[in-house]
Amino acid sequence: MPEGIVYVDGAYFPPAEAKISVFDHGLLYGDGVFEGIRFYNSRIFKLDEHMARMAHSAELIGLPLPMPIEKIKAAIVETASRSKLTDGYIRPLITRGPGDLGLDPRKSKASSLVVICSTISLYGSKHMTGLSAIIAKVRRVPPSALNPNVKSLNYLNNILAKSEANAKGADEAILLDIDAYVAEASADNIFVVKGGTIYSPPTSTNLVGITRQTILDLAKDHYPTKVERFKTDFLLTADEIFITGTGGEVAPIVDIDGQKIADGKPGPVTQDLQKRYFELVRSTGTSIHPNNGHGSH
Ligand code: PXG
Repeated sequence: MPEGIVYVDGAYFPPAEAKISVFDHGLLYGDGVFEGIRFYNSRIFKLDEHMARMAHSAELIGLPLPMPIEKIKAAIVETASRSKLTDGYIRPLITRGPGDLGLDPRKSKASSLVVICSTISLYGSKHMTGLSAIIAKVRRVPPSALNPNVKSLNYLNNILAKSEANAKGADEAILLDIDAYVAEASADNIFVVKGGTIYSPPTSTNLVGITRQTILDLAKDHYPTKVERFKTDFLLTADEIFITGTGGEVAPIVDIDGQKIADGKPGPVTQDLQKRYFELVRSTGTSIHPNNGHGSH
């Protein structure tokens, strides 16, 4: 069982004792939304941005918030504070709540808030040496089927892509959109560096990643950046590739489908942006101990 603490609808539990109903439509149908948030040095990174995205996700699927967003935010800060961790990972979820065995969401009378606070390490030392990836056969669910801004509790599409990577002994999977343009990785956005310019696909088919936006903001004063679509050939001929996500942070990809990217080592632009990112996350954010005199930002 992971370390940490779990909030469920107003009460706090050790991880092994936190429970929700088997009739919750979050379990029965993946009917709910979530966020993944990190804190560093007792400060939550981009909490307001994560809250705004969570509220937007919920709105897109007509899921009522169990309480106003400010109260959700307070529960998140309190859960992180009670975890006794200084660096960790927060996973808030809003589920549709218990209903009957039909999928009609109207049968669920009250949505639930769960906040898991624990730790996460996705790529370990491969942050430094670089990850291998595959181009997944499964395509990303198109926006006409599900708005990519819904960060829903149903991640099967992403899990299938990740399983393809596992089967081939690769660290990550890159998904193409329905028109064969590069979309994103299984839980990260993607960037390419080519001829000194940084490229990232538009978010029309992808999640609007908070780490992605942070990197675009950090990069813009130092490198030319372009948000535009590209296909697999552009990836394979890149100078550098890296992926970004709250869990994965900024991670180089040095091999795709067994083919080395450039010299097969993390490149200088990736390393520079990794450094800038880690400096930023360690020096900003919302304090998890708001009453001890440290300010919010
Ligand atoms: N794309 C998808 C599909 C995601 O699920 C990102 C991009 C990156 O977004 P942020 O805002 O984190 O930069 C995500 C992130 C994890 C984890 O463990 C993250 C996500 C989903 C599942 C696990 O970091 N979402």
